Amino acid sequence: MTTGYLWHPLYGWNDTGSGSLTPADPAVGLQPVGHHFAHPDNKRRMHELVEVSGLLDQLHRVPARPAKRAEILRVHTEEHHDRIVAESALPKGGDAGDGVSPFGKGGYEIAALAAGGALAMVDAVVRGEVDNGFALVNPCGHHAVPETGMGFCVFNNVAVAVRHAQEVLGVERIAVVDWDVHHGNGTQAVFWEDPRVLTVSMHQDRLYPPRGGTVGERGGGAGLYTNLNVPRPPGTGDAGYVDAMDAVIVPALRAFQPDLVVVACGFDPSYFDPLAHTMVSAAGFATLTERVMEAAAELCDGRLAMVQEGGYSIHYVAICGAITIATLAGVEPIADPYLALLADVYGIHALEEHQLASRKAAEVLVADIP
Ligand code: 6DK
Ligand code: ZN
Repeated sequence: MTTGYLWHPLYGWNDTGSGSLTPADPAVGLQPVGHHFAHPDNKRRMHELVEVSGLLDQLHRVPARPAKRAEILRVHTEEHHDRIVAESALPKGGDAGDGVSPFGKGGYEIAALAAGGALAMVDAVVRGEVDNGFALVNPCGHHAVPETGMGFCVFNNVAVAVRHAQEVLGVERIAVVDWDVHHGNGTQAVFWEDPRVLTVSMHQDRLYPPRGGTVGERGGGAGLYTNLNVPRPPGTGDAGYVDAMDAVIVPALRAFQPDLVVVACGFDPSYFDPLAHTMVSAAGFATLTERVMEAAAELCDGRLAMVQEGGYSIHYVAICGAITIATLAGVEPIADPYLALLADVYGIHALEEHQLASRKAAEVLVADIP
């Protein structure tokens, strides 16, 4: 099996400033912390672990390229695109749109390279240059809606890649599985009325954006029933995530019969994440990866592109990522150095009644997928 892998050093140069979310402001007691939550170090460390562990030698490097203006405009408004271009030229850069998503000078070029990275990986998978692949892009994308960026996302990388697959490569049915711990509201919005794209988001219930991401949001117009949200209660661990994958997401994929599966892959459901409250272990991410691979093998010759979204634990993102990518490549992953520590954590392994109830609320909706 040939597994593609994509990383560009410029992803690690995305300057998110010295405030934790908003810019530091001594007047309101906000000290500079040096590292914004979305500082690229976690992803750079993940790339380094992929290299140092020897995994990189077993992957096929897919080069990143910037998405062109016209490729970004398949998803975003001219106003949004051109505002990012303008702010990116300012000496101190700008913000994607909500005040918590800063970028430095040249941030446009890096964001375009992230969208182009996702696009390049999808392109390589669809053209058969690789069997599957992982694009370790930065900044993230799944919160960006056509009109604006938000939640650390400038452009919706996965959406730009999916539109490329539809319009240039002629792929007819595409499923996006988003397991970042936050709701994939941007991807949901882009494909809301598109019956050829199934968007599924599994996330911590009402974490971010603070409202939305409920099971009641099911797409509209011609795209009715091709959006599926699977909110998980805080504290859901491996058992509850894998249960939702088996009972809802894989059956949804079978119902939709995609020609390509794209995973919006965040490692912020992890046990150690500072921005979320779920308890997924590296082994949990590996199992989720196996399940999606099995579904892709059954439904679309294994065509699977994974695209990096969030993940904020300096301790664990790199490990979860390296283990996920090794699983995707079918090679022996590194051992999780935290495995012994996490082995007896009840919340990781227990499937509890309230987790089952919320899964069942999503499960019944699969029957409607056209
Ligand atoms: N909270 C992501 O991991 C980004 O999904 C997560 C973004 C979290 C933003 C936290 C935040 C607010 C803001 C306003 C009001 C309430 C809460 F996109 C990914 F990186 F993948 O701003
Ligand atoms: Zn997230």
